Amino acid sequence: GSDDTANSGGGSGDKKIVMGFAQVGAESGWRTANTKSIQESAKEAGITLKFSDAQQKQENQIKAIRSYIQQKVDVIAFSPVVESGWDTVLQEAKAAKIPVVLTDRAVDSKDTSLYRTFLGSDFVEEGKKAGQWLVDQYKDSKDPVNIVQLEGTTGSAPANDRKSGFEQVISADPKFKVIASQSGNFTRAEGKQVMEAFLKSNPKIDVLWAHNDDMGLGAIEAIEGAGKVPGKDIKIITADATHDGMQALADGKINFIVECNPLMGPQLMDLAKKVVAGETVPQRVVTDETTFTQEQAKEVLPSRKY
Ligand code: GYE
Repeated sequence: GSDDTANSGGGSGDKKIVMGFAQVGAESGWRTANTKSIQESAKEAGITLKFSDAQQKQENQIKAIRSYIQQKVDVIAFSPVVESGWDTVLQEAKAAKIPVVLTDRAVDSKDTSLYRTFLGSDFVEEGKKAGQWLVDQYKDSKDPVNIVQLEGTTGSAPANDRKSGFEQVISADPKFKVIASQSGNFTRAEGKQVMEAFLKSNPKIDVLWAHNDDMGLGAIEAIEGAGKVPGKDIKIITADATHDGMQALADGKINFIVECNPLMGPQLMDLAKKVVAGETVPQRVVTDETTFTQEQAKEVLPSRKY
């Protein structure tokens, strides 16, 4: 291919690293910011980036990874759309001696030698933070709290883990009841659709926990369409803290956001350089994150980077 010269320079100092990156898709504001961060930081780091968008389909990601193996890239990075089903293709990369860096989402492979490191958030922790806000919010009430949940992509690490972290915290008090829970695939359109169905079949919804801002924003449209006030009639908790999510939080339509930082490009390029150089890297690199109330959103909104 046209990149062969870049990949096989003689002197060790000026050899440009080639990275193949298999992205999930362009399903959310989070993802768009993540893609931009990866593309910009590859350029800054002097790394040649081969980038593919899998449109949220695992089979497309597997194809992309196989093509990166064939092209003999120096390092493969990807954000696995779902957790399972990766062993075969990861074994192929290992056999070809191409190091793999997991970014953002985890795989459930038992053999951790199939990848060099995993850079991303602690999604269980994020779910717990969402649950904890709810527990604090309703600490003085004994009435039942009816919760609906918009789950992320079925089988994805953030959907599995945010759900389980949330449940771990709210299950301590039986007044919290998840009365409906369904995937909205991390998109605004599906978040709206599923929320419309929830509203039709459940006359009393107190709280919505949406696994990302985009689904929450779609749900806000559904709630307003049903003549209810988001943030008041139905309290809303989301994850990500993208610009649009933070705006809705500042406007009072969302009540609480658990941050999930997509700007992992610089750290990814750093790790890529190290694994290509044969240096040891930690098995797990967790990104730093916080949470936002409506007041905090108003304060930080002007300085947000995504
Ligand atoms: O929360 C969501 C995106 O994997 C953390 O994917 C990521 C999630 C993020 O579609 O908005």
